Amino acid sequence: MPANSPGTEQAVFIADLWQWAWVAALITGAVVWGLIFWVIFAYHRRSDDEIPVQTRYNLPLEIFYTIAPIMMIVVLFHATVTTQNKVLDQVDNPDRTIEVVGQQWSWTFNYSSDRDVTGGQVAYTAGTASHIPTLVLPVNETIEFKLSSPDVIHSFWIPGFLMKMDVIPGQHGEDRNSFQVTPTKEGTFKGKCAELCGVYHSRMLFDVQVVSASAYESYLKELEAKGYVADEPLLGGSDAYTQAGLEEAENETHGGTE
Ligand SMILES: [Cu+2]
Repeated sequence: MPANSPGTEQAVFIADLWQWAWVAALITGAVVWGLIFWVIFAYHRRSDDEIPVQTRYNLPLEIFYTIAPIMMIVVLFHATVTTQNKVLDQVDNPDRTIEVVGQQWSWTFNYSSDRDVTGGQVAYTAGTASHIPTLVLPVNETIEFKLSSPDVIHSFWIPGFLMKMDVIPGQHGEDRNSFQVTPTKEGTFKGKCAELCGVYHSRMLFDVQVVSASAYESYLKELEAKGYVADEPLLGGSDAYTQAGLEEAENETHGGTE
């Protein structure tokens, strides 16, 4: 796999859609440019000043240039919907579930499905506007992200996975936006918020590290050893889901002005 190939099984479908859409656009462009240059050269003004044949109300031609763009849109639409269905497809039993919280102005990652690794509690990482958190993922496993926000709409985006999804406040439990990825290569990726969510939107960065399953589990144990574990996932904010720890981070973020 080339170094710049997409980082997950699902991203391959998006990369294909993107590349074939460019191919379609370039073929269309070549035909249109070809026709333009053809008429420029074939029908440029001659010394005899004779005007070429004027074609008007040519029904077959008009039908053609109505149908052709519609056919192109139908093909692109079909390809888009097919790709979307593949990318958003979810298996019933993902290997891991991570509850992602987008809060003003950082991210919290709860490793909710791995309580058995961390003594029955949920290991978490909570970033702040001045501390970029890291999301650690095991390679070749299907991971489900459940997205929630205690404040405004954010968007969870890992550009290297060619995938982002809105993080919408007011969604709880199974109603939350969610998607699954299967990372196919180890390495470091960048993550960011893709929804202009407020004044420190640009600070909502995070790092993603895809590692082996054993390195993933020892990372969780490290979090546990440092005390980054809670009885329930930290879903944050000033609503009923507020948990100790996350609130401290938020106060620090807001500089005590709230
Ligand atoms: Cu945001």
